[in-house]
This record gives sequence, structure tokens and C-alpha cells, in this order.
Amino acid sequence: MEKKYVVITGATSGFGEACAELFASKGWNLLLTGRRKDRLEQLKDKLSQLFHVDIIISCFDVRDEMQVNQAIDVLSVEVKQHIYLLINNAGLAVGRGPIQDGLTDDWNRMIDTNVKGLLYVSRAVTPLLIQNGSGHIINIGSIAGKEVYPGGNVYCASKHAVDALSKAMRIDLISKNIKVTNIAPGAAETEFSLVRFKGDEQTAKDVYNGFDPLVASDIAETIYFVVTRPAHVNINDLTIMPAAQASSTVFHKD
Ligand code: NDP
Ligand code: 8X3
Repeated sequence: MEKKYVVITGATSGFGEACAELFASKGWNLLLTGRRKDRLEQLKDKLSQLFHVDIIISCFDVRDEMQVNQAIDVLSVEVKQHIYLLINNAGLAVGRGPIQDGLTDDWNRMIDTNVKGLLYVSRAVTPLLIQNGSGHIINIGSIAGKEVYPGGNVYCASKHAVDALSKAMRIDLISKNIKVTNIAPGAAETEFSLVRFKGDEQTAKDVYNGFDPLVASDIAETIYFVVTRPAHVNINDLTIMPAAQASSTVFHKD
């Protein structure tokens, strides 16, 4: 129980799952969250067999403030006292197209998950980090939080909000010994595009045609590097792209 806990939202696939695996391999205890219970259970089983760490799974939707608060409330005092790291990773894009054709349901899903969900989780966990005397919050932003691209409108806006919140949280928490880092990845092949294109496998696959995209472990390794800097160092903001990507719209493809 001396080991620290990392809270990872969106641990059922992609970056979150890769972080769970890497941090467990380094001896961290895990609190893994997501909506798909079967995936959380499978991941717990797999990692429990590989690593001697405590793994708690908690199935909830980050858009539901009550579920978020309850998930944190029910943790034992001992666990709460050992939470050091929060990786605000749960997020999604839904749809891609011009604003005049946008579906408001898609917009609500993105804003409610990427912005409000991140806020609900941060509000629930940050007081524990403060009580514990130190901590680190990693917000998964995006290149879409640095630039806008055609058809990206609301997703880009939601990730610009994450970028702004990372800066604001850093200011709010500087006197509390809590580091805040914004990670802004470019194109990474996960389930992201499958979700964005609503299960259209071909369109999702085509996003990564002709170049080597990032993979989830690239992001997990980057986060691990950021988290393991000496106490006096914080990496505020880190943009990571495939070598074949120069901006949100410029790719060098075969
Ligand atoms: P995945 O689709 O593979 O993973 C997304 C994760 O978010 C899943 O575990 C999913 O879990 C979880 N999630 C989504 N909605 C909710 C919700 N309402 N409540 C709880 N959990 C939720 O995509 P990535 O790993 O690529 O995405 C992770 C983050 O990285 C996202 O914030 C994304 O915007 C960002 N990002 C991705 C990039 C990419 O190119 N892949 C680039 C830049 C940023 P479940 O469905 O089980 O709830
Ligand atoms: C995901 C990367 O470029 O599709 O955030 O917005 S992008």
C-alpha cells in the first residue's frame, strides 16, 4: 500500500489502456475508469497476472457528475491518501464536417465529455491531491487544441478548452505542490477514428493511410517521462506528432 495510485480515465482502450499497462509495469497502483465494464475487468485480470500492484476498476460515465463523485467518494481512506497522479484522458471526437451541417447531439457529446467530464473528475480528485501534499495532473489535449482544421470545429474547441484549463489549473494549483501538464498529440491510431466516424471501419482506417501514425504506447511512454522528472521540474506542455505530420493538416504520405 505504500505505492502511489494513478487515476486513469478512459482506460478501456487507446492511450488510457497503454498508460495502465506501463504504469503497472513500473509498480504503480491503478484506479482505472471507463464505461465498458467488461473491458475494465479484462484489463484488471491481465495486469493482475503480470504485475504485483493493486488495481481498482470503476465503471462510470465522466459526463455524469454524480457518478464521478460517487466513484471517488467510495474509495477507502487508505487509497485516497495514496492518490498522486490523475490522467484526464477520457475523450472523443464525434463526426467531422462543416459547422452548418453539424449535429448538436455530436457537439453535446464532445463538450460534455472532453470539457465538463474532465472538470468533474478534476473537481473530485484534486482535493485529495491537495490533502496528500503533492500530485500531478496530466490533461490529454490535442494538436486540435493548438490549431483548428477543416471540419474540426467543435472537437477543436473542446480541446482548446482543455489547453486553457491546463494553464488555469497550473496557476490555481502552483501553491499546492501539484504539477499540471498538457499533452497534445497529433494523429495516433487507437479507437479514436472508429468512434469519430461512428463505427465506419474503412473511413477510420483511411485516416492513417500512407504514413506511420503514433501508437498508444508512444503517448504512455511520454506521460511516464513527464511524470518521472525530478520534483523541481515540470513539463507544462508537450506536443507530440508522428514524424510524418507537421501540423494538423500537413502530412508527408507515401
Ligand atoms: P480511444 O477511443 O481509443 O479511447 C478513448 C477512451 O475514452 C476510452 O477508454 C473510452 O472508454 C473513454 N471515454 C470516452 N467517452 C467517455 C465517457 N463519456 N465516460 C468515460 N470514459 C469515456 O481514443 P484515444 O485513446 O485516442 O483517446 C484518448 C484521448 O486522447 C482523448 O481525449 C482524445 O481526444 C485524445 N487524443 C487522441 C488522439 C488520437 O489521434 N488518437 C490525438 C490527440 C488527442 P469507454 O468507451 O469504455 O467509456
Ligand atoms: C486527435 C487528433 O488531428 O484528429 O485529437 O484532431 S486530430
